[in-house]
Amino acid sequence: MIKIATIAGSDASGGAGLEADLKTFEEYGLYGMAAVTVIATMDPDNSWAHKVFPVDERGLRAQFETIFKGVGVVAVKSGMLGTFYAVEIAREYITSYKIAKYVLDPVMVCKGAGEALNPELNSAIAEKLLPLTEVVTPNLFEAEQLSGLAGIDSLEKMREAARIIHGKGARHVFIKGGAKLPGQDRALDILYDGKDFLTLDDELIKTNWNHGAGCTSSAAITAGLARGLSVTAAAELAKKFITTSLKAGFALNQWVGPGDPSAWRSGNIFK
Ligand code: PXL
Repeated sequence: MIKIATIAGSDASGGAGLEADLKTFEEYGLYGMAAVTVIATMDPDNSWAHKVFPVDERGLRAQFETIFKGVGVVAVKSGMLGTFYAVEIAREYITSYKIAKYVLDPVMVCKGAGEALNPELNSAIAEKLLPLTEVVTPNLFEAEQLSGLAGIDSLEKMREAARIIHGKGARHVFIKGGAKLPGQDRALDILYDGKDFLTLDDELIKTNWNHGAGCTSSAAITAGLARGLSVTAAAELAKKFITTSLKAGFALNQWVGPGDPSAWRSGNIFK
């Protein structure tokens, strides 16, 4: 069994965070593990407002020992890190255990959790983790923060941001334009390897039930790498996987709904 891990927050509602990652790993036939960085909760009595409860440093380090030393992994993804010590511990273990297949999803904020935005933490993530990264998977907002470019609203600006982010050390930059790129009737993402740009183009799924889409797509890229795919093949398959998952999005309540990572079993991602 191929072993893979996510370093991420738990989304108690199950659609994003490590729950989305583990569901995705399962669909790729992998053995998934998780180091929980923070616990994210949503308040049904207060418009689904998010709260974040960090796991303490000892508890976090003990999980890394279990996963990296006790079991071993071929690929690792990180999502919401939440604290400076989580960034530092992630850097330490990815470096000492020489994890080449490391995917950084630079989660900076989740919908409804403006208070989670922390510029200093984002700078620490960029400085300490980007140089270890095989693929970084920002959405447009995160690409603006990582590159310092404001108003990324076209493929050309996405490419410019990708060049800057590549210059900060990530070996591949995958920017998710998805449904957010203005004036497009397709969902467009780009992949940059420092030399060439690939545009990934798929059906635009117009849905409100897209919670966890970013987590799922970066988990799918990591899972593809764990399976031995090239970065390009992993990104292309992840794109099909997320499109299929979003087509099957569903409501959890009046506020939120996730995609369905298992949807390919009836929809078939390989088509
Ligand atoms: O979708 C971003 C995200 C990532 N990780 C956790 C989250 C969320 C959004 O809710 O809760 C743990």
